Amino acid sequence: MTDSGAGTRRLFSRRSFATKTVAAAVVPAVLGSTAAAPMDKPTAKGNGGEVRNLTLYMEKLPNGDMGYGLDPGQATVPGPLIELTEGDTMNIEVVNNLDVAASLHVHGLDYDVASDGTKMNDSVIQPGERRTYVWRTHAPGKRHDGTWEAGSAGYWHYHDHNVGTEHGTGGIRKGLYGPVVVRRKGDVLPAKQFTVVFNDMTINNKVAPDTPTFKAVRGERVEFIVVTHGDFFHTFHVHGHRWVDNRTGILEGPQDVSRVIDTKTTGPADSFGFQVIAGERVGAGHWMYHCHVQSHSDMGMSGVFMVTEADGTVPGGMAGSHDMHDMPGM
Ligand SMILES: [Cu+2]
Repeated sequence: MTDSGAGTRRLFSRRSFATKTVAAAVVPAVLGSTAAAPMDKPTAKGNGGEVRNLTLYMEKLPNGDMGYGLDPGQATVPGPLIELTEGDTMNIEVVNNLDVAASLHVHGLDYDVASDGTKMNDSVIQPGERRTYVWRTHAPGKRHDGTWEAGSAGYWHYHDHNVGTEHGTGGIRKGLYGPVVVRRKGDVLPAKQFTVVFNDMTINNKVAPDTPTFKAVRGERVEFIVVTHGDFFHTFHVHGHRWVDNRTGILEGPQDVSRVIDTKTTGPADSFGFQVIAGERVGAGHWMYHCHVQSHSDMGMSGVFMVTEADGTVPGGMAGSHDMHDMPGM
């Protein structure tokens, strides 16, 4: 990654993979694991749900990247997984510890322009300052005119919208992005969550063999959250597992005719997610996940979904050969 644009002033349950959970959530960044952020206790009732308060810190990482974190010095790439249930409201106080003006912009949720996170709406944060963004969600329901309004449930994401350019091109490139999951009441909950962000030619700003290894025990219900940023289109693929191309990735019943897939094309700002049972019908193993655009995977857009037996063993030996760079003839 280069610094281009990053310095121009013109301008995150149990289920978290590696860190903590905010009932709305989080993830260990550099590892790509998702830790849920511990959030304040609900303080009131929101849009039929709870009102929570969360603080995010925007910081520069030792390697020059930038990230969001739940505490000072804890910024990760991607940022913490933030999880809500339809009806919840989240007040996110963002502290800008960067040396450039930056912001927090979310996809898919409800917010006033004051929480847009853009210069256009005067909602960016100067260095050393802080600002509270308010995210709201709602359940599906009928409008007054009888039409049906979709709920907020889905796999979404947040990112900076000001560093480098007024579109946050430099901030996103540097790692200022993270996953958001909005549940519908009654949704099946996973045991573990993994976030994969295709960002330009990287996965979570890493290339193989430094991309995240996602670990689960055979039989565990795991959730993948996939987000894309940057200038390219990619195809997310995971070996040995398949899911349903609907909101949750889970068939709603025998009459659900949603397509079953194991690869999904994704472009900038797209996001989707799904749940699988680790090793279901295929067993434990080092299951590769990668972008299936061949040149992209060859250049390092791959990683390992490591499914172990209950005793921690994995058939086939240790992983590590997924870095195609190391393979003769590549
Ligand atoms: Cu790709």
